[in-house]
Amino acid sequence: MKKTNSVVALLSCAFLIGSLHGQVSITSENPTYEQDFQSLVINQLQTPWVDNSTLPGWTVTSSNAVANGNYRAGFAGTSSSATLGDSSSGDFIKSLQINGPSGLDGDTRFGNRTGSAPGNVFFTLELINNTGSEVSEFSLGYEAAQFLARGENGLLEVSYSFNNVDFTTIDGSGGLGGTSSMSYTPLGSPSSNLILNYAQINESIESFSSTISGASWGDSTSLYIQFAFWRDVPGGSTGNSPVLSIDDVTFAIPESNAFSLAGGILCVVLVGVRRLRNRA
Ligand SMILES: [Ca+2]
Ligand SMILES: [Ca+2]
Repeated sequence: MKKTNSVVALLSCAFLIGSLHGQVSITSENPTYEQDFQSLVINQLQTPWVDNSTLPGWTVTSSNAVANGNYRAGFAGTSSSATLGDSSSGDFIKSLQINGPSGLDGDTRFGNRTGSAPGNVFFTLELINNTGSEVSEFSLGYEAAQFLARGENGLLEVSYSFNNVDFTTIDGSGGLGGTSSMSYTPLGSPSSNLILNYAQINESIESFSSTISGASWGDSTSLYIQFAFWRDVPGGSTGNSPVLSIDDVTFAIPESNAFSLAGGILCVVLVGVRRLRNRA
């Protein structure tokens, strides 16, 4: 009986501490997640993109279900880049840097080009709740930037879901049309492709943060954070949308919401005590 209890306790602790491979585990010891996209390759040739591997926890989908096999670097600023405007299949995912007065700024951003090939584009991050308890509150932040403007407006919208289907727009009545305070609306729309110059890109950069409360993120279940790049927004025309990007994505749950570190340590101690008793 004692041995059974010990095994159960040990398994519970292992489960609390453990994480699932390739996915992002949120634990009481590590209740935060940050992604600066610096691991993405900056190369204007095609670099393979693998869902949940190139960036663990991240998948890329499109409304036209176009294959997402590659991504390609694009730069904007004092010089132009042909690939920046390429929305063809396999190249619609972008790793982006700003080309400033002294060259590339070294700050990689994760973006895409919506358009007739992919349609709308969705970046989705999957987080696993390994805190040992239900989470009712979390905060989210990110930074948006625009690299290419076009005759249509486009929209970047942020939402969350517990089943990867029914997404709720964060912090606002939202919906397609951009009334949420977490939505990014690009700069004005010139009549033709325009790779933004250095000053325009810097002007386009905007930071967002929000705290979501009243959620019910069950223990050992997934939370999906989705960045939706809409191409056909109400009032806008159908066509290629601006090249938009995200960077410095941050996620955190308040400490009061997480299974406490003290609880985790107590768990380990209990297993140790039970082991000693079983030996005796
Ligand atoms: Ca940055
Ligand atoms: Ca970055």
